[in-house]
Amino acid sequence: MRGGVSNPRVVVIGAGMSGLAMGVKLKAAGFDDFTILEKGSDVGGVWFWNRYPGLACDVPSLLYRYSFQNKTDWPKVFSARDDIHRYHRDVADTHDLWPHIRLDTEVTGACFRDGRWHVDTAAGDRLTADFVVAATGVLHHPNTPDIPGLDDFTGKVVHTARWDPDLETAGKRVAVIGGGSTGVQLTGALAPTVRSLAVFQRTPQWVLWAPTTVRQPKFLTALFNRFPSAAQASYRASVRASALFTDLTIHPGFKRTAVQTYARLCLYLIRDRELRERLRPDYQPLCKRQVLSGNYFRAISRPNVEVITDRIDHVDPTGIVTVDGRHHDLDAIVLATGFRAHNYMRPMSVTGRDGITIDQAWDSGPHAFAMTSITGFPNFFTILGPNSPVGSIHLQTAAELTCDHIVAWIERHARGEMATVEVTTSATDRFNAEVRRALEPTVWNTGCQSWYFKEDGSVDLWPFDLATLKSYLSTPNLADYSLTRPRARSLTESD
Ligand code: NA7
Repeated sequence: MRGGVSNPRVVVIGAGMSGLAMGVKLKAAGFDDFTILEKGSDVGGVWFWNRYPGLACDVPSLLYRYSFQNKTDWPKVFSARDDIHRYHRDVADTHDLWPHIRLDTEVTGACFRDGRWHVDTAAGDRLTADFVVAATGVLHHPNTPDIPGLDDFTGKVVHTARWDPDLETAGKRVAVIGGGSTGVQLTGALAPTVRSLAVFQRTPQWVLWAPTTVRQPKFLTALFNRFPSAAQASYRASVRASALFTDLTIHPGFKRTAVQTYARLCLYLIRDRELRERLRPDYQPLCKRQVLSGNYFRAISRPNVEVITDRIDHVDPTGIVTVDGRHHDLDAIVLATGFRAHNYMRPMSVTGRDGITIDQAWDSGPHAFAMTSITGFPNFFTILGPNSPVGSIHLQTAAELTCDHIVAWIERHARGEMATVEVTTSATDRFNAEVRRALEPTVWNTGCQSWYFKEDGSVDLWPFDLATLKSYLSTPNLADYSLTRPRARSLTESD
């Protein structure tokens, strides 16, 4: 018991950006009976799993951080993987989260029975909890393409999301398959050292020039170190300014047109006219996840780099054969082919009230009321779950607001005001209909294919602004939820 109220037990699945935020928020609210289960051997989520050369965040560092953890000395304007990973470890240190984190612990299932959650791990442990929070991430499951003959290749094949540190690329003939954010970063990083780089680009992408390789100016670091509040102020200003990006992605208009014009102009950084035309996308800029780069254009103009837009036919033991019959001799193939972004917490088995499984609940595709609540799954929440604003709103803000929302339910539980909370079917149906309507004018829906699309052809993003997100999460309408009352004894029994 804490101060006359009960101390609910919480299991958080995942110690990435969202799971760490949840830990920080639980502690700040005075809850200490929680465990964060993490499959990997360190915290950080995508920043732990991904280690390919050139990996950096495509959001400026001043912005890619939590509201509660200031950082003044980012080495670069767009920081690299190691710096961001270290930042997440620092969060765990600063907020004393390590005693709550169990690394190398994969969750295999979670089942709601007798009013509580029972969470099973691969090691055979079972944890019981009042609340489960799935902070399992969006970009976690690598998408490995089904290319004929890939298994016959005698060199190494690696996916960027599971980089092999033993892979030698310097002086080798390397292929990069995929030209999204990852393929573009990798191309910029590998081009100067490989013998040859064959970049297989199935669909051209708009690439915006941005200062992705530039160091954070020394005077700025000195200023922020001297006045950490200046770094806080610039963070807050950047979050406010990012509303502009939200606006132009969800509403057509001159702001969207201005950025799209910039993207079209950036194409002219490709000097070779023939290559430029081959790489000119036939869909609107910003439709796919926008790629930013400060070194891609230079990289693809190098004599040892070739961008191949012919489709891959098959792989054989010594290389890749394209549909024009050309054989590309290779020592290594790197798959920069993205993620199965809509798997969410699968393959974990999640069973809610009355035996309903997550696969049954999501038979028409993943969905969650206000990104976090799923009908049939009481006291279960996702952070950055379905329809999250991964393409439009400052991600840490979205995660923190979701954590605050979850903590508010946990506080009600602790005060004995409810035993369980579950979103109603009608609220979910209404929300899904609003999402469908709001997605229509968004830029993601203007005629391209991307990882934003679910199998049913709908976009899995948040098509509203930050104010709407706040209103769903910070001032929830109680009529959208059904609550069960606590059993009389649960208010007095010690947990
Ligand atoms: P993306 O953005 O999903 O890009 C994947 C790339 O891989 C894209 O160019 C795909 O081409 C290509 N791809 C996928 N499958 C194949 C096959 N079978 N053959 C050839 N090419 C293929 O993933 P990223 O890892 O680059 O970025 C993910 C996010 O990480 C990014 O948006 C940032 O948020 C950070 P396609 O366009 O489908 O023709």
